[in-house]
Amino acid sequence: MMDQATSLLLEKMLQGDRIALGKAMTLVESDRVSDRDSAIQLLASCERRLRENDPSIRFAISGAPGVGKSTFIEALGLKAISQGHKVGVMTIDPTSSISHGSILGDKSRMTGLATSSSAFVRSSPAGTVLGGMGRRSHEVMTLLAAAGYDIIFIETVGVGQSEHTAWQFTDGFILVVQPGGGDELQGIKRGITELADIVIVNKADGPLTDLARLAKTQYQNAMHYFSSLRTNWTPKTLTCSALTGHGIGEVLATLQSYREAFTASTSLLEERKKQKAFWLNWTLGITANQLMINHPVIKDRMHAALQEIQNDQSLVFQTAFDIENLMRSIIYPDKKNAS
Ligand SMILES: Nc1nc2c(ncn2[C@@H]2O[C@H](COP(=O)(O)OP(=O)(O)OP(=O)(O)O)[C@@H](O)[C@H]2O)c(=O)[nH]1
Ligand SMILES: [Mg+2]
Repeated sequence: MMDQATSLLLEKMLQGDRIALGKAMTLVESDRVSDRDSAIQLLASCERRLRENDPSIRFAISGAPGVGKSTFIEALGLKAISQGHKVGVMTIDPTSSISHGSILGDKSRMTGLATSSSAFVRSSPAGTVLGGMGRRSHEVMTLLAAAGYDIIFIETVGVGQSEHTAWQFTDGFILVVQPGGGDELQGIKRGITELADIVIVNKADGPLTDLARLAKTQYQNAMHYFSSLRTNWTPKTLTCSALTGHGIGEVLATLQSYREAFTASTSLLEERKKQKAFWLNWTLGITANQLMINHPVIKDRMHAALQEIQNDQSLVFQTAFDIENLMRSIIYPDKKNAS
């Protein structure tokens, strides 16, 4: 049974109360044991609702630092709102260590959305980013969807595995690039363009206009070599200027046709099942790791092992093997040689 405070919070959140939605997010992001019960009840209720009716489509917005992801989300989001949509945005807090401060003032680039009653912008707190995704991004997305936000954007940190993780969590993957400097095909080199359902060449304005057109052609050519990862959709490349708004209408129309193709080819329910399965593996992997690494016996042994490495006394393969066995003996205290 849900306690009274939580059920009141849920009720308000579902009625569109933004303060309640913010509180609900803080609750599901909290690691405090006393908060987890209420958080899980809240999420369970949202999950049940979404199984009946999920209004949301969820896009990952990826791209190198400074290409204009936040500005693009602002322009696109405001356009979507003008057509009657409710837009949810998730970003990573600028002080997050993983971005090395490369994400500058996301919210200040989204002032229109931040002050719109049809948008909700949420920054994942620093230190909760793992593998480029917020630890509780899936939870926050679930709240946004249940609260009726029908277009959800996640701005990812362009590092390593994060794009692949983001891809698994979302319905569509938008890669933002900028023209010029020979960096056009950066995403291709990094193996990220394969993931893109839509490539946006941003900053197609002023002196960059021609270069943007060139970059678009290069991306279109390069993408011929990739087979689409999603059924019923051929990846599209578009140019736009997030700053002037030029081309943003066309981008939104493309998102809408993507949504149609996506829901026609696969049932949303099936997609959500895949995403849940992926998430379960991901989240439990993190939990298992934390539980083990923070176990006092392992912690002490690790501390000693690191010291041994420093003192050049270590036989590191032997050490790893010993610690693995120690972990096994913690999990299976009664068994010898459990594997
Ligand atoms: N000329 C031009 N500048 C742009 C455009 N979009 C963004 N910018 C500028 O590019 C810079 C970076 O924009 P952001 O939106 O913060 O880029 P971002 O990709 O979110 O950056 P990080 O989050 O730090 O990775 C800012 O100075 C923007 O004003 C555009 O369409 N044209
Ligand atoms: Mg940004």
